[in-house]
Amino acid sequence: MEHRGITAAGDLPEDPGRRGFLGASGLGLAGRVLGLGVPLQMTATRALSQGDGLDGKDRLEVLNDRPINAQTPAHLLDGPITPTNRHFVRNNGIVPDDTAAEGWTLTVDGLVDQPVEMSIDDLRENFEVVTMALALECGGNGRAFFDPPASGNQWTYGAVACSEWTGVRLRDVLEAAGVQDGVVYTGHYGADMHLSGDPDRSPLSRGLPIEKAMTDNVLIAFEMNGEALHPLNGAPLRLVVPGWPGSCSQKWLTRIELLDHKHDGTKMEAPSYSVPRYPVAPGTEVPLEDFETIHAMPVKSLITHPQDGADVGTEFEVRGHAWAGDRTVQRMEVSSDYGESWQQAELDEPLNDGAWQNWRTTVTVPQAGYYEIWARATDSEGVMQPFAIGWNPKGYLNNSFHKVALQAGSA
Ligand SMILES: Nc1nc2c(c(=O)[nH]1)N[C@H]1C(S)=C(S)[C@@H](COP(=O)(O)O)O[C@H]1N2
Ligand SMILES: [Mo]
Repeated sequence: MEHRGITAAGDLPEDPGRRGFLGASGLGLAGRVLGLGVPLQMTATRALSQGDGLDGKDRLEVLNDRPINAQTPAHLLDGPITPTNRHFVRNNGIVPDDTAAEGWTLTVDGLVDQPVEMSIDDLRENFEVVTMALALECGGNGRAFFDPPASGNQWTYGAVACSEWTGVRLRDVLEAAGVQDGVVYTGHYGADMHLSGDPDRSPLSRGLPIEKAMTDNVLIAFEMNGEALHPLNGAPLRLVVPGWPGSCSQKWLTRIELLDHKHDGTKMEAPSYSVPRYPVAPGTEVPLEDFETIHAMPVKSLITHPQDGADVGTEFEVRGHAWAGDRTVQRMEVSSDYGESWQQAELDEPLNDGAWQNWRTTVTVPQAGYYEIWARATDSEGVMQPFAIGWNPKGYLNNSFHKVALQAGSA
C-alpha cells in the first residue's frame, strides 16, 4: 500500500517533492497540527554514497557534508544500545587527519595543583576503567520543526543515541591533577580544525560547571561499543556527558582546562547552545544578554518501532526509548487516537545512570485504517513532554511528542 509517514524515513527513495509538507495521507494531520504551531515538516535527505566520508555508518541521513552532519532514522535506533554504525554525527569543523590512539595525549591544566599530560595508556593504567551506556542528544535535535525556521542543521529526530562507552571518569582525572579552590568551570579543547582551515581558530570549545564535571557518569572515553571510537565520533578520545547538550561532549579531546570563571571558548557564548530567559513570540530578535546557556536536556522519547509509514495489523507492538537529562523517566504513555486517550507502556529502568530507558506496549486499534501513534514521557519530577514547544531563535530543546503514521489492518 502506498502511503507516506510523518517523518522522513531513511530508506525511502530520494524525491525532491518530499521537501516541505506531507503528501496525500498526511495532509489532514499537517493541517490540524499546524494550527497548534507544530508543522510536521519533512527534511530533504539523500542517499549515502562513497565519498561522503561516512564509511562505517549505516543508512544515516546526511544533513550537511561540510562539516559532516548526519542523523539516524528513528527505526534504525531500535534496540537498547546504539551500534557505532548508527550513532549520529555532529561536526562543527573538520575531522583531524590523524585519529590514531598512539601518540595521542590529554593535558589537564589551568587551576590544578599539578598540570598533567597523559597518553591513553596512562589513562587506562592509572584510573578505574568503566563501561556505561550513555545517552547523547544534540541540543538542536528537533530543530527542523521550528517555524519560522531556525538556522543550523535541520535535525528531525535522529540526533540522539545511546552507545556503550568505555573510559575513565573525568572526576578521577581532575582529582588526580588536583582541583584548586575557586574552580567553577571546565574548558574543553579538541583537535578538529575550523572550517576556514585557520589553525588558530577552534570550531568548538565548550565547558561544564565543575559540579557537573565531577558527576559519576561523565567519562573520558576511548572505546565505543567495545572497540576504538569511530573517527567521526571523536577517535581516539572524547568526553561523554550524558543528559546535557551533545556539544558538551568534546570529541578528539586534547586538553581540559580548569577555570575560575565560565569558559569563554568557541560556541560558549550566546546565542550558541543558549535559549532566551523568557518565552518569546516566534521570530523575535532576542538581545544576546537575555540568553542563558543550556544545562540539562528536557524529558523526551522516541518511537523506534513500528517504522513511520509502516503497514501493521490491528494489534501491534510499539516500542522505543525515553530519557530526561539529569533525571530519570518515571512514566511512558502512548496514544493511537490523537491524544484523546493514553495507555501506559512498560518502562525499563536505565541500564545505568545516564542511559536512556527502553519501553514497549501492545496497541490494539478498533478497526482497519490510518492511525498515528504518539508517545510522551514524564520525568521523575513529574514534568511531561509537551505536545508543542515554544519557539527559540536557534531551534534548541524541541522535546515535543514523537509521532509515527501507520496503516493498520493491512499487514
Ligand atoms: N571537538 C569537537 N567536539 C564535538 C563537536 C565538534 O564539532 N568538535 N560537536 C559536538 C556536538 S554539537 C555534538 S551534538 C556531539 C555529537 O557527537 P557525535 O558526533 O559523536 O554524535 O559532539 C560534540 N563534540
Ligand atoms: Mo550538538
